[in-house]
Amino acid sequence: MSFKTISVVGLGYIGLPTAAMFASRKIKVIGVDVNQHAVDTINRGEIHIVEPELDMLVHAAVTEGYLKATTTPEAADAFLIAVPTPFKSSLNKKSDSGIPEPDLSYIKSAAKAIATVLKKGDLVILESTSPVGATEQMAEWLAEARSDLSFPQHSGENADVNVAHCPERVLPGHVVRELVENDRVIGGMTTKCSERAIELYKTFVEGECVTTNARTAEMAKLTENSCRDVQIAFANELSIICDKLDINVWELISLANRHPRINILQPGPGVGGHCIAVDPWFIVSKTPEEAQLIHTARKVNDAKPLWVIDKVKIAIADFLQANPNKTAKDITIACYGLAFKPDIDDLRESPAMFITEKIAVMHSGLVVAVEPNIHHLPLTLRGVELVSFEVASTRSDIQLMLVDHKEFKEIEIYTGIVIDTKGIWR
Ligand code: SAJ
Repeated sequence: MSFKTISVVGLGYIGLPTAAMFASRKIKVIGVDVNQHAVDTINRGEIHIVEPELDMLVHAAVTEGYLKATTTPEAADAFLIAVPTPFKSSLNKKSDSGIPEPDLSYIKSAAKAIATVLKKGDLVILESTSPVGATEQMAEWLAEARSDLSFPQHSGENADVNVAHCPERVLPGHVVRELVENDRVIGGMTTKCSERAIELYKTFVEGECVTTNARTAEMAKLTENSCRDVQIAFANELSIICDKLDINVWELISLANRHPRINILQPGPGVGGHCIAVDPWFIVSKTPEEAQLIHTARKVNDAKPLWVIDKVKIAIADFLQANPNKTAKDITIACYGLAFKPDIDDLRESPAMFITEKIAVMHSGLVVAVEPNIHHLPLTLRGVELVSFEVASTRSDIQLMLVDHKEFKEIEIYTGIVIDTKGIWR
C-alpha cells in the first residue's frame, strides 16, 4: 500500500474511531486535535467519548504503538479531516432570513494546519459533513497556503496532491461495526483522487466503495439525513393531526405500515443530535427558494418540542381544575429520558433536554428527571432532581415520556396524567 502513515485531523465521534480502525490494521496513525485533554486521554490509551467497543480498539492501538495523538500536524501520506461543521450562529439565533449558515472555519483551520506539512503525492480527504462546494473550497485553501504544490482544481489528474470528499455515514452507538460494513461514497475531485481514496479505505472497509465527484458526494450525505428528517417530520405532523382528531397515532402508523410499500417512521418529542437536525439546513441555506419541503420539515420538527410543552401546560390546567384545593406549586412533573435518542448518554441537541429545561423554568412545583444513562444532571437543569423510575412514577402528578429507553419500555405507569411522546405506555 502507498500509505505508510495516515493522519486523522479531528479526534471526535468520527475521527477517533476511524483513526483506531486504520491503526488496528497495523498502519501508523497520527491523530491531531486542538483539544489537549482529548490528546492526553488518547495517548494514555483511553477515550474521551462514549462509543461501544471503541475503548478496546484505542487501547490496543496506542499500546501497540500504531496510534498517537498530538496537537500539531506531522507529515503523513494521507490526511483525513473529520472536524465539526456547525452553524455560524446557533439555531436559536438564525440569520435575517431565518436560515442558519454553515461555519467552515474548522475545515479552514485544519487545511491551513496540514498545509504546512503537505508534500507531493499526498492525499487529503474531507470526511466532515459539508455544504456542496466545501471540498473545492478546502482545496483552494490548501493551494493558497502551498503555491509550490499543484492541486486538482488547477492541474486535474496531474496534481501533486489528490483531494476527495468521503462522507462518514455511521450511526452513533454502532460506529465500529458500521465503519467496516457500510458502503462508502468516494467523491474524488478527479478519477485519480477517487482511486487513491478507495485504496486507502479498502484497508478496513468491507462495504462497497462507490465513486462519484466531490459535489455529488457532499450532496449524497446531506440527502440521506434530509430524507430521514422529512420522514420524521411526516410522522410528527401525523401525531399532531391525530391528537386533534382523537386517533392513536401509534396504532395508525402500525396499520398503515402493513401496506407493502409504506414505512412511516416514529413520531417523538422532536429531532435531536448533531446530524439530522443540522444537515438539511446546509441544503436550505444554499438553495432557499428551491428547498421548500426540506425547509418545512425542519420547521415541523423544530416546532414539536414546543407542542409538547403546550401539552404539559394543558395537563397542569386539567390537574388544577380537578383539584381546586391545590396550586401549581403542589404539582410534581416527571420527565422520562433526557438523551437525544434511546439507549445512549448523549444529551447534546436533545429535544428532551430542551423540553425539561423549559418546564423547569416555567413550573413553580417540583420537576424530576429519570435518565438511566447518566449519573449527574447538567448545570442547565438546575433545580431538577435526578431520581429513580420508582420514585418518579409513584410521586408525580404529570408523567412525561420523552425518550423510549429500553428500561422504560419494560415498566408500566399507573398514576398521574400521562403524556407519552413515544407511544410506549399506550
Ligand atoms: N427519530 C425520531 N423518529 C424516528 C427516528 C429517529 O424522532 O423514527 C429522532 C431520534 O430520536 C433523534 C433524531 O431523530 O432525536 C436522530 O436520530 P437518528 O437515529 O435518526 O440519527 P442519528 O442522528 O443518530 O444518525 C444519523 C444517521 N443518518 C441516517 O440514518 C440517514 C447516521 O447514519 C449518520 O451517519 C449520522 O446521522 C451522521 O453522522 O450524519
